Amino acid sequence: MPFNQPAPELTNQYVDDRVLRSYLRRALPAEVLQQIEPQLTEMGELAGGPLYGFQRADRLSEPVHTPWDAWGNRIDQVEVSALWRTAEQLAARHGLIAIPYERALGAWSRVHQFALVYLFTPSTDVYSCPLAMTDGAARTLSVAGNADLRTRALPHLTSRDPREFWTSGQWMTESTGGSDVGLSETVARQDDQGRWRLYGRKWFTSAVTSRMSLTLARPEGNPAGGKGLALFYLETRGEDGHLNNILVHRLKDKLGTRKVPTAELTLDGTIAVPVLGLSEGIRNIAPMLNVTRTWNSVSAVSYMRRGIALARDYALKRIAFGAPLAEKPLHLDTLAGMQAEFEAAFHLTFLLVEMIGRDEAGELSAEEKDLLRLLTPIVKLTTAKQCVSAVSEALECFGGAGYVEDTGLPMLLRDCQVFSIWEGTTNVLSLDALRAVSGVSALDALGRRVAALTSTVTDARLLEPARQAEQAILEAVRWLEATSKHGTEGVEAGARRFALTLGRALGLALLVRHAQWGLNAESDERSLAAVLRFASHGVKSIGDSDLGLSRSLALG
Ligand code: MFK
Repeated sequence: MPFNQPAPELTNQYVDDRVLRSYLRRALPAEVLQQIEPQLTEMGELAGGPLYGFQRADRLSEPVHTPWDAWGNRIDQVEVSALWRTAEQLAARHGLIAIPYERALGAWSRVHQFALVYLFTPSTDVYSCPLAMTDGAARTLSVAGNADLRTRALPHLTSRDPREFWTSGQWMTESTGGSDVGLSETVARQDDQGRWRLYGRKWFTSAVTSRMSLTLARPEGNPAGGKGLALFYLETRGEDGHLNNILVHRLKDKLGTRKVPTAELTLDGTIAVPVLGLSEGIRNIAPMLNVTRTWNSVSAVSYMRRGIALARDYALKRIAFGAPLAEKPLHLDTLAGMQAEFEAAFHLTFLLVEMIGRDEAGELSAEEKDLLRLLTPIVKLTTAKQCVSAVSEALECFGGAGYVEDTGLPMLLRDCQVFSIWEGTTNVLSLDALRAVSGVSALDALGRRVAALTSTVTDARLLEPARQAEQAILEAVRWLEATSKHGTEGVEAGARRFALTLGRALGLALLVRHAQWGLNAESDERSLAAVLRFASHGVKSIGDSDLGLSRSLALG
């Protein structure tokens, strides 16, 4: 027999996850952890065992769009992969959407939900996409005050019964609009029975596999721009099972997330119901954006974790130059750098998750609400960038095998590349962060939060990283104040570096707090090691740039 390298393997993904488990031990009341741990263990077993095996076996299957039946009828059927069908059942049974709406654990319900989502996501081929949309739609309908729609849709979106469970789409992107949603061209017009009908082309949608969707359209006669759009609810099929005047043109041929049946659609008289008035559509769909951006952050850390788990297992088995990779100083150093980035991203994401849970339980002060508004774009953009970089590194840990499709590894990188694109690109979210800090107390609240986190430090080794985090926030605030005095161009040019500085500095402060707790409560030095390494990567990237020079560098 010729020699073959051993394939990487996964064990129970909850039991094996030191970072998740130590976070839960610190953050949750003991009785809450005791209550949810059996479910987390079950999900960890599924994710590292049968679902991971299913995913590899199902690697090549992709959604299929059948526009016509044999007799010439337009049917636009979209069949998803076998793993997706299983994932839908599991998601409903495990309450992945239901948990925060049942709110059985009060403010901790979001932590419960997203700890499960974090385990579930990397083994289910981006089924988290329709789930994110479903959660976003449930949240939007919960707060919109439209009793009819709430009564009709919410019980389905939050059902634990797979036969009753609906997923939702979010149809926002148009070819004119893209990130600039206010340019959308879809119009809404009332028919002679007073029903609203939508006409237009949606360019990048979760397909018609969802039972309902939230979408934007401009009631005829409304002004241009985002304020003239209205938020509509639609069901994709009528009582007879036929599509609701929707044509599916094609599924997108994408770099990754190829299991997601992303489609181009035409709405040609689609019956829809206004959710909340006939204007201010962007403001009214914002609750959905903020929920889906949180799902994006949780997905990003879950992919980092998956890449590292596989690379770590392989490092213990793969022998090169006379020893396992795990005994090679340079390989260890590489893994340690990935792990430090992951740990900071993890704590950043779960702070966001905790705050959403407290918000929904009515526990946030006005200042904390401003902070939450700022954290949503900051955490999304920071973790997406960290994820692409860490997963790329994880592939490299396998040498050439990481570049070979049937190891299943390249798909990780292709899929995670989308985290910095959809739900708002890094630059669009950096501008959103500027919107979130203008005229409100979010930056003060962030500074105070960082100071509170670093004030827990007693171990001398954590003092310098704590100071580094505080200093980075201070300098970012000063930069914003000073640059704003000279107009908006400089602020806009520096927005990404400003946003990343806030995200990484807060990540460091959170890691510092967790490391001190780890030393005190568990005599565990591993989070301390993560702090020292993450701090050495640097957290600050603000700085003035000369726009003239940048222009000649970028375009010259
Ligand atoms: C696994 C993870 C799951 C993810 C699956 C994703 C699959 C779907 C594929 C997609 O990519 S879906 C499409 C994603 N597209 C976007 O996320 C849009 C990106 N663009 C933006 O976010 C822009 O910032 C935005 C369209 C919102 C800017 O538009 P405008 O017209 O310049 O909005 P404007 O005037 O700034 O904001 C309108 C109102 O909404 C304002 O309130 P007021 O009217 O009261 O002043 C804003 O404050 C408010 N607003 C905007 N963004 C908000 C928000 N409020 C709260 N939170 C936000 N995030």
